[in-house]
Amino acid sequence: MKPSVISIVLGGGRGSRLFPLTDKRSKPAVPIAGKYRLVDIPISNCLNSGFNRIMVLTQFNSASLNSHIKNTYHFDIFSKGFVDILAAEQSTENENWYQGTADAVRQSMRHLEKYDYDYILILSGDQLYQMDFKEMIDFHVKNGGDITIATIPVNAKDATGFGILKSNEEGHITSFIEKPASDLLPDWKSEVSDEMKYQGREYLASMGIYVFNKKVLKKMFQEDPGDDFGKELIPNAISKGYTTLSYQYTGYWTDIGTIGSFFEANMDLTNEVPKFNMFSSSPIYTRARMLPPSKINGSFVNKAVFGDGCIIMADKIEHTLVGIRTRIDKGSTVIRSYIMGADYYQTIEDIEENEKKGIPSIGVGKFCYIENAILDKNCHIGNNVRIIGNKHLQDGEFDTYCIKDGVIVIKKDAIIKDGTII
Ligand code: ADQ
Ligand code: ADP
Repeated sequence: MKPSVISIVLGGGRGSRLFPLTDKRSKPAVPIAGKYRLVDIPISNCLNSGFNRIMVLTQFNSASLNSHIKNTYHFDIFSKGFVDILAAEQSTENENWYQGTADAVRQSMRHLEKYDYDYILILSGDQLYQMDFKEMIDFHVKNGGDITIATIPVNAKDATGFGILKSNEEGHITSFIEKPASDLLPDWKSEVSDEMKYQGREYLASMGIYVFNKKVLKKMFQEDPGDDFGKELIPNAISKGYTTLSYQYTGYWTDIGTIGSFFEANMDLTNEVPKFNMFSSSPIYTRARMLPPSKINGSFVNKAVFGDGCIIMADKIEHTLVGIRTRIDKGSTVIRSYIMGADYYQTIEDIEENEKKGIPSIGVGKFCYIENAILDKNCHIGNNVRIIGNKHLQDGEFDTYCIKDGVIVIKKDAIIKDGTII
């Protein structure tokens, strides 16, 4: 019999680590890979695993998230299924916004009362991976878990950024520590395969993907006032003796919660054989936009990925993701960058009107050089503009752009005038 599951996607707290991409939209709506949004990744994994009842929890609701979900995930296609957004709300019982991951789920439980389900699958909203959750739930049921955590071996450098755990021979987790300091690490090594050992990946990290039995989770929420799964509820559940299992995952999985990791994950998609396979038989769902094909004239293009509806006349585009409706004019070069594209095409009147005011058109103008940059949607980049990020630059925030992790992020709708050098 098919397990009865409701999935919850943790759509994000303040989203400050992905700022300025989260300045005007909620985190789940941040564009990724030229045509998708972050939230499409966990939702597609759920749908491809056969689970079609999904709640997206977000700290604030943005117009773009709403319209994306509404226009992408239709009830009539996924019979009896739903993808609902639950934004943090004040209620008579609780006047606070979500205080952490567990609090977000706790506050949402009452919205799940009307559904019949046995298991809750909790997912992060900022990770890039393809995973069959049906296999994980089957593992959980077969091994009699109260809680199952998806885990992956990581190296010492990464281990300090994750929940790290140890398990016994039966795969039962015996101890868990959230983001251990590096001097504590030697105590947290696990027995891993020779291949993992060779790669230096000797620590078992939580992927922040949890399966709970409904009754167990409800009981835990009554017993434990903690706001966070990693810091409080999970370690407490283990010490209280709940059967907590480690489900080891071996495929590609990466966190994309910071500008640096978001940028690198996107850049990897431009490699000849990316680690994340967009061309697999399990589709990544997103909004069907009915855009024309992309048109490229006279450009040298290497290791580039194009969304639909682009008009490209650039000189050279290399190691670059070019998002939907992007326009790049003659003589320009773009290297190692992610251009998110545009939400709409400008009309001739609009362009002429802007010209009079000295505002460049949406897209990249003539003779620009762009490297190590993210251009958020609808940027107006003039002619002869140079935008060059590099890892020695200091983080900073300016009017039209930010520098984070060596990447220059041009803000959504920014106007960058002719001849600007960043
Ligand atoms: P982090 O990713 O650092 O560690 P956290 O910042 O709590 O944990 O975020 C987990 C997910 O929940 C993210 O998708 C985030 O956007 C979302 N989220 C956070 N606060 C939220 C809120 N108030 N409302 C809604 N969504 C919220 C976690 C675990 C670690 C594990 C890593 C794996 O705590 O143990 O190793 O995930 O990435
Ligand atoms: P996407 O394809 O990125 O999902 P849409 O094509 O729906 O997005 O456009 C995204 C947003 O841009 C919508 O909120 C839409 O209302 C807005 N938009 C569309 N056309 C214009 C325009 N001419 N000027 C300003 N905003 C626009």
